[in-house]
Amino acid sequence: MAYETLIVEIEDYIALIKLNRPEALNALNSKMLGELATVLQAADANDKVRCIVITGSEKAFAAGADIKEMAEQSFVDAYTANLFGGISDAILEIRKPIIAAVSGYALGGGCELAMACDFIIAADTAKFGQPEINLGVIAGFGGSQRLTRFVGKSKSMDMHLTGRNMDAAEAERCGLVSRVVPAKSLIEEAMKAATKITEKSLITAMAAKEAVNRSYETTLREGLLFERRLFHSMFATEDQKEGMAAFLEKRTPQFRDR
Ligand code: CO8
Repeated sequence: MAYETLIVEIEDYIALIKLNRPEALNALNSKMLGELATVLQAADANDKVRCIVITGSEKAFAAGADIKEMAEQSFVDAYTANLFGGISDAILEIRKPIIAAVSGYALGGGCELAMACDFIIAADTAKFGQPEINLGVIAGFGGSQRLTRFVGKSKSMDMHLTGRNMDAAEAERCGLVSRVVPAKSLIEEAMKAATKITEKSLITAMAAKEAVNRSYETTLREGLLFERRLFHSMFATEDQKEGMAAFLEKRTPQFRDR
């Protein structure tokens, strides 16, 4: 299927979604956010997809929500339409792993989109920021909540209150991104990581994602119990038998997602 604002390729069990509004540094307009939610839902339901990668261009992952589209909105417009509620909820429902491969600007909604993915691989050119305060608004797609959990209160406040950007080295140092790679090999490295994930049992990868995400939602004690029960349930899968047998027989496991 062709999209107006995205380029989507599915190959070797990886859905590579490229944000594609180069004329606006991939500013997230309603068309793009609608298409993104549709593509993510389709990828989650597609047996030919075991991992999703979202990326942008070399210059910009995404420079935020589309300011031209937002400029004339009233409170009533934003509230009635539940502005950005659609993508915010949609991405939470995706059960397959999602990697954000970020080069260049990831600002405002762009930073928030990257943080809503399961982990971020950054090019050494990446710049993260929540500059909404310069526009007379605040983050609206998780920035104040997710950035604070990633980097702690002090740095999150600094980012939200001064509107400054953080470069890739700082983002790695403070745990916002999982790794930094040279810009020219960003997609290659993201696809390598995605390929590693596609080689696992999908049911186990989904359970791992669910367990990690639960740590954001609950107390430590409840989270530990949730993890342990999920861990117990893994013993009902054929892939647990296969994974452990393969280790003992010194061979590569053949997972069947069962
Ligand atoms: N919205 C609309 N258009 C944009 C945006 C944007 N966020 N960012 C860049 N563009 C456009 C520019 O207007 C310009 O278009 P034109 O050529 O027609 O004038 C084109 O992209 C190229 O941009 P620049 O000429 O500005 O490029 P520079 O290299 O000089 O600067 C910057 C790059 C620093 C990234 C600069 O473009 C910039 O500051 N952009 C705005 C960044 C920003 O403030 N982002 C936050 C937006 S608000 C937001 O994200 C709210 C989040 C709420 C939830 C979001 C859910 C998805």
